[in-house]
Amino acid sequence: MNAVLAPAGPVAQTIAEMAWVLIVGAGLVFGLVMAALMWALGRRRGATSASTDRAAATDDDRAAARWWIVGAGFVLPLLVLSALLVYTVWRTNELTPARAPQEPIVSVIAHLWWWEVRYREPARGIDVVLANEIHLPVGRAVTLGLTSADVIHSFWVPALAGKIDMLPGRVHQLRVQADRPGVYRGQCAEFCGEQHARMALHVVAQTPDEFERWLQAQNRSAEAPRDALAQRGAQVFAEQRCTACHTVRGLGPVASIGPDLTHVGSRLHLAAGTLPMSVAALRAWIAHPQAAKPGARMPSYDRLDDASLGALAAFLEQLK
Ligand code: HEC
Ligand SMILES: [Cu+2]
Repeated sequence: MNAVLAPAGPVAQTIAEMAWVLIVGAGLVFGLVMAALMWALGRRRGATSASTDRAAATDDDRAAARWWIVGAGFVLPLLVLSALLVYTVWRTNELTPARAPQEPIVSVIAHLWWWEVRYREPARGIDVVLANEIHLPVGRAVTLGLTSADVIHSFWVPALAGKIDMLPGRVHQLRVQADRPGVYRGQCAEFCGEQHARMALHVVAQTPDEFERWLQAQNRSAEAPRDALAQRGAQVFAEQRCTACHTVRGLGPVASIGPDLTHVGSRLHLAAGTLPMSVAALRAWIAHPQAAKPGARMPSYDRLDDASLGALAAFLEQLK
């Protein structure tokens, strides 16, 4: 809510201004109607207490009532609503600016209950897949191509733009721009099942240099395990067939039922904003995803012994 009124980019700014104009417009109408009501009630009391000439007073009252009905009931709302209609139609144009042809598109694919994010720029050899996190260079407009792999979801990062539905089989475009560096939280805004509430994402706005460094790092294959523990973790990862659902680029086959884990350790959160990233959180998640997020499309691995879980967590945390 407060993010809507604290916009961090031009599109959200327009929405915030429109919201204020509509709030003030609605307040004005409400105030005028209340004032008219008070006035009418006051008049009525005055008329009944001093009714010298009843017939004349009733005629006067009828004429006044007609004025009020036509004026306050019809003309005034017509003027206010027409003005607001013209205003909103005019401002709405600013919400869908045209995309410059060379502007990159970031694909966002909603899944039950997480977000797949892809950066593809064949000309520069960029082909990045990650989850639940979108990075943007500050001050530059980026077009998001939004779709869904299963049911209808809705993309909403209040500090940056309005809501837009994500439909299977269709791609909706949304242009976003962040003018201040920071982390902006987003949330699925269309009820999509039991873990709809734990389907958050984070937009990280960085300086263009930082963004480029991040993109290049994400574009690399996974780092080889750094120590014996991580080495063991990579082994458990393969033995347990985590690779049936997850990709770790450079270390195994490609699978896309679950989030790409190539650089999972560099992310802020696990499981779409459910847990902040740490070795302990990784371990807890792998052992009991069903406790953190009941219904999540990942089986629990609570049958694994402590050493294997620790090794898995260490391996994944190193994937920066
Ligand atoms: C049947 C498919 C499947 C298997 C097998 C599977 N996972 Fe998952 N995993 C998922 C799905 C789906 C999610 C996303 C859950 C969500 O956020 O709702 C996920 C999420 C995760 C995440 C969080 C990633 C992120 O960025 O949020 C980690 C870490 C993870 N799995 C590790 C593992 C490990 C380790 C194994 C093997 C021991 C494993 N998974 C086996 C489907 C699977
Ligand atoms: Cu959803």
